[in-house]
Amino acid sequence: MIRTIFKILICIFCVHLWLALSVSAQAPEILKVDPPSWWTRSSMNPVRLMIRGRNLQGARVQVAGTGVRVIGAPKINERGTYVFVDVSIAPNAQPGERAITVTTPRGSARGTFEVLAPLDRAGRFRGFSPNDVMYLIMIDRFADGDQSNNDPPQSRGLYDRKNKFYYHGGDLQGVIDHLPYLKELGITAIWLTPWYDNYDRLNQIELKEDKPSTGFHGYNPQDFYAVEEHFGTHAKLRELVDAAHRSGIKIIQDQVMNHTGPYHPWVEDTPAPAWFNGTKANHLKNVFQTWLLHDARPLHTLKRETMEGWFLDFLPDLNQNDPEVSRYLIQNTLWWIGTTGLDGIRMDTWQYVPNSFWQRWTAALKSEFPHFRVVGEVKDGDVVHTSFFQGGAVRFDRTDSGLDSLLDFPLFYPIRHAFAEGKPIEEIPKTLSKDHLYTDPGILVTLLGGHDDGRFMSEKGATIEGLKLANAFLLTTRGVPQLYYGDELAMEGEDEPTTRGDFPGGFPGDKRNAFTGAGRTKEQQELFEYIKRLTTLHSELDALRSTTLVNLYVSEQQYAYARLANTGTVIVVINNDNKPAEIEFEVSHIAVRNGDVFTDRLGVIRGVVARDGKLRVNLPKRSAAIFSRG
Ligand SMILES: [Ca+2]
Ligand SMILES: [Ca+2]
Ligand SMILES: [Ca+2]
Repeated sequence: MIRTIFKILICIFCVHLWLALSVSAQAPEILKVDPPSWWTRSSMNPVRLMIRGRNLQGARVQVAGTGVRVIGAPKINERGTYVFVDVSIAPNAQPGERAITVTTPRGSARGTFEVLAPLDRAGRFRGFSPNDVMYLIMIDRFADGDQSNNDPPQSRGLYDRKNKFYYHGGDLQGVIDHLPYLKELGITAIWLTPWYDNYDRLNQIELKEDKPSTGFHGYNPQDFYAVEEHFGTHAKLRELVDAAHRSGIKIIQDQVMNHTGPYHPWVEDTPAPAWFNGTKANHLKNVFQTWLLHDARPLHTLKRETMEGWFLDFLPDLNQNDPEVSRYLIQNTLWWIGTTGLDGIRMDTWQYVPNSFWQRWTAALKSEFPHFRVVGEVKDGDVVHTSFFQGGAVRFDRTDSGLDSLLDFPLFYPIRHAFAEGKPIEEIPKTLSKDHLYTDPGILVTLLGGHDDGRFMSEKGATIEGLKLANAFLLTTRGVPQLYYGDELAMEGEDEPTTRGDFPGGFPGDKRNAFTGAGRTKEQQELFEYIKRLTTLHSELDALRSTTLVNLYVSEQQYAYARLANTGTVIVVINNDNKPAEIEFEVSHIAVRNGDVFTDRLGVIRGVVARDGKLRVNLPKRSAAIFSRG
């Protein structure tokens, strides 16, 4: 009898345990809230929260405390893994955390959302302009300022300085530590490669030299709202932005809106049915028929593989035509700016995202941060193509993207051909002659090197002399000059991984420290000083930052041009030939009077005097002169 009762009791206990377990298996859970915070008095109000979790079917959402209110009914995906809900933030809401409660008939779960005070606008959100000299840093490869984050618990085993596809330890602290170096070089804006949290594991999909790789480059996000743990934290990022601003240096964020990394949680569990263009198992592959994008004739369907195809066949292509995706990405952009105070954006893979989305995106951006500026990556050498993407005009698609600036790839290639390979310099003014196709050529970001191309010094025929000429041109032509880290040391690297080499002296155990004069070779020191001289002239001579460029003389290997400003004219003369050259050109039409004396601010040649409305200049082989009056 006792045994029977005991058995019954055990059975009752088991049933209770089973019920408890099954109820808890169905109870809601909150795993993540995007965005985790927002500031008061924002132009984006209400803010749409995306809550990721489990068992969220039928959920009601409440926010505790004052100043934050849920608006309307939440939208929930079929699997109950995502809730979209709008919250409005009162202008006088007190900063601080608020508890979010999600309740279903099967239980409730809590998450948090933080109300922030808006950052003071003074000295923040400033955009960039031709007054700036930009410097591109690949965070992982510049300087390791914090060795404690080199092999973080979240993502063990991805650090190996001997493997060019693994993390090398560079981080945000390393950039903070070397702000004085950048200031000495004359840099006023840093473009940092993406700092989004990238996947925490080896990439088995993208094999490099037949082996797994890592997301050290930052272009494969797994979380758009977190900083990569190898690089630092959001607090460290804020510290960097503030420290840079104190040094008179702006921060440009590298953003990606076209795709996610291959291991983003959305790939296996999409927040909405059309979140991506296609699925992991069934999607188009990008065929890069980019010329179709500026062609008014082709059917929309012809463009689909280029607009919606997955990059390299494995980077999940976000569907910005979906209203939730669009809203998520727009808020994400505003959040990084609004919570850190940064100044500009370099947008990756611009052309593969619909202009209709960009129009909404730039409108939201400018309405919150009116002085902010964006440079888009359209990697193409054809001005007809790149200029199509600049904002300020409505083209056949009846859409003004609102994009301020583009990386000037059409000028990049002739710069390499002329100054590295020694091919005719006249290709440069020939490219500049197409400037009228842009709505604003003066704001284009000009470059002679970047992280997606082999380095200048690894081009066939490259010399330090040629690199100096390329820099002299870059810092005196129209646009916003952008340098690539290590090019000031004539670093080499012929392909994608080697072009992203470690800056000497940035890493523990480095034999020499090229951040200091003593750690540079004689040649490197000369090059460094030469570029420093150019950035100094760029800041001193208003004309070099103006929008006016007048061609004075063009031959196969010589090029002279003037930059004009009210405060004085600057005349630049470049001889790209391997022998000396004497050239003479008219200057009367740029208000130069006979007897005006011009001095070469680079000190290569003696002063010249205008006679008969002309200037006559003798240039040594492969040299440049920058003349100003006096
Ligand atoms: Ca580190
Ligand atoms: Ca990570
Ligand atoms: Ca796309």
